[in-house]
Amino acid sequence: MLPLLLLFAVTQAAASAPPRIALDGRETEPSAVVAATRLHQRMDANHDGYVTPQEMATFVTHAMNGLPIPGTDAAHPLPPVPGRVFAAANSDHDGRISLAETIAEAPRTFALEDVNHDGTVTPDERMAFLKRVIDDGGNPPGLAHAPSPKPPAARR
Ligand SMILES: [Ca+2]
Ligand SMILES: [Ca+2]
Repeated sequence: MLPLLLLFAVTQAAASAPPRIALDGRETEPSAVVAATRLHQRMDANHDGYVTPQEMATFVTHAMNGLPIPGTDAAHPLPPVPGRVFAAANSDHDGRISLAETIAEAPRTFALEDVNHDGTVTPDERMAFLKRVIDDGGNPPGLAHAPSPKPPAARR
């Protein structure tokens, strides 16, 4: 994710928050939902229950050890790949991700990661998913319903 690697950083940050992943690195849908909930709470810096693009950008920056994120600015805080991930979770298109949206999105993402549909996601499957997201500019099958980030506002 980050620019393409930003997505990777977010995932790594989430992975560092137990109990997302068992000792063997496998994840189940319930643990994915728990991890997504924790990640939501960690990204929600002002604790208003919603994650904004700016909050996500700040979190990802910290996950990257404070390195600035290429392509970010105040108006467009998320580069394309995490921007698409954000848009996919923000199902009501109100510009922020509620906890309910996070909880709804987690099983969808898990299903995309679980390529062989055995109910667990291995580290290999997780990395393969990330690679698909990155290779496709943040728009893999299943995230196709996410609208493109809004273009810059028309200037007079
Ligand atoms: Ca917030
Ligand atoms: Ca929303």
